[in-house]
Amino acid sequence: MIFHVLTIFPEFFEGPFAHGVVKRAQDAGRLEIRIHNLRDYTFDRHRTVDDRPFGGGEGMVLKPEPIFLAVESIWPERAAGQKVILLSAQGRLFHQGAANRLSQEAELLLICGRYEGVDERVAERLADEELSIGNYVLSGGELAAAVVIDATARLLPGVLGNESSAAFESFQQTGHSEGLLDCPHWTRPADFRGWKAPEVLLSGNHEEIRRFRKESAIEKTARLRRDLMKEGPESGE
Ligand code: 9WO
Repeated sequence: MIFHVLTIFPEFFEGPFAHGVVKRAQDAGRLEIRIHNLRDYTFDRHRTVDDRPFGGGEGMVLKPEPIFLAVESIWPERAAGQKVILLSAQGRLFHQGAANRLSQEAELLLICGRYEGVDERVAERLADEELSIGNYVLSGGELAAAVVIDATARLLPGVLGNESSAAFESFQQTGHSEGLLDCPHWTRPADFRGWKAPEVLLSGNHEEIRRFRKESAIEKTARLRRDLMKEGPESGE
């Protein structure tokens, strides 16, 4: 899979993809991330990417021309598996199901907004979809793009090395966007400052361990993320 990222801060992406699963996916040739500097698609001396908002008001808005030109240069003939995504606080909410869906695409181009926003013609006439990673305002789309790439890339076949396991398959289909959170985990020491790991996990009884994990996942989801639970007497409302 190929990700393109269009940004005015190309250096931003030196960090997030240089580690862990995303790094290994790139090294294994499963994933390619190409960073494009929006200023490379300007022609004036100052490499201007922004301008004042029509109607007045604070701050500046990203101009449409460099963004359209960049996308049309990267993909002179846009094919079906080539999707443009605008990251913005106004977009549809990104979740595990969206990551699963995006991981099926061949090539994605993520546009990162900055300043006070992006000319709306980018959302209306260029982007296939507009995505938000959550209900908060960021300073720009770069962090959001890194989140979308991380969540999507780890789903690619062969990237985690466990794509054939049943657990992985079922998580791929649903994610935690519907249903349950992952169960809580413990490791050594079994007694840390007098706080003991649950006895059952040390018992070697795999049937009981499985049941304990299911129950503790339900308990914790109900306590912290009641919103994820679809039905049942515990779900409230
Ligand atoms: C500012 C603002 C002020 C009051 C009420 C709502 C508001 N929304 C915004 C806003 O969206 N500002 C943007 C911040 C302007 C362009 C750069 N910003 C941004 C946020 N780019 N991308 C995001 C983002 C946030 C969440 N998920 C994906 C992208």
